Amino acid sequence: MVSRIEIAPGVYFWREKFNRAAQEKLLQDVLALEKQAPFYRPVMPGNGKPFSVEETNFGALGWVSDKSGYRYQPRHPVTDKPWPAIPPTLTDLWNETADGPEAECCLVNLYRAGARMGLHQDKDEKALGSPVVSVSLGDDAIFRIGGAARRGPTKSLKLATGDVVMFGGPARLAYHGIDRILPGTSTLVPGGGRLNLTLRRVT
Ligand code: MD3
Ligand code: FE
Repeated sequence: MVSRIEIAPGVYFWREKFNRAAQEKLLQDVLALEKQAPFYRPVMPGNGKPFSVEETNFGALGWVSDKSGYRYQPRHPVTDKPWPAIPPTLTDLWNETADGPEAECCLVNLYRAGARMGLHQDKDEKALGSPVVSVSLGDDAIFRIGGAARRGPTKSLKLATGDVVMFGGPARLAYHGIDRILPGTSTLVPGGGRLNLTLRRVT
């Protein structure tokens, strides 16, 4: 709590909350769980256009996207197996940073070179009173955040490996996205790129 800074109303930032050793440990946790719940490439509702990011989930509920829409579901869309549990490092992070009920979902986004995420709101959760807590691992990313309306001013922030950001209260419905990643800025992720882990309460 002591070292966090509020960079906008409801946006709390911890620079390198995880040091290199902790990043490596968390990465190993993610890569081990990825064997049970492999990354897959979601497609856009309606037009079926593939995402440039690959995704998987940990926890009771996983966020998925396919031609029929966005939703949370208890099983992996390709393997049909339940998502693995959220690793303790991340439940500890949630319990330390977010007040309220336990996290139900850890969405894992994998950005290889060239991947991005367009400006969007996260509003598929019923628990909009709970914050979202995000951990970045690997290459730097240019993150963009605006307000609760699609139009209007936005701010850019570089997210680096080990950084943690929490979005709650007035920021929970802010539009946000990843403009690009900066390839080669970290040696953490095998094969290069960036992992983002977002913890959420869904129900
Ligand atoms: C602000 N992920 O998975 S993390 C997402 O880096 C997502 O992969 C990005 O946006 C990434 O939905 C950004 C930061 C983030 C996550 C959730 C938010 C910012 C947010 C929810 C509300 C407001
Ligand atoms: Fe988002």
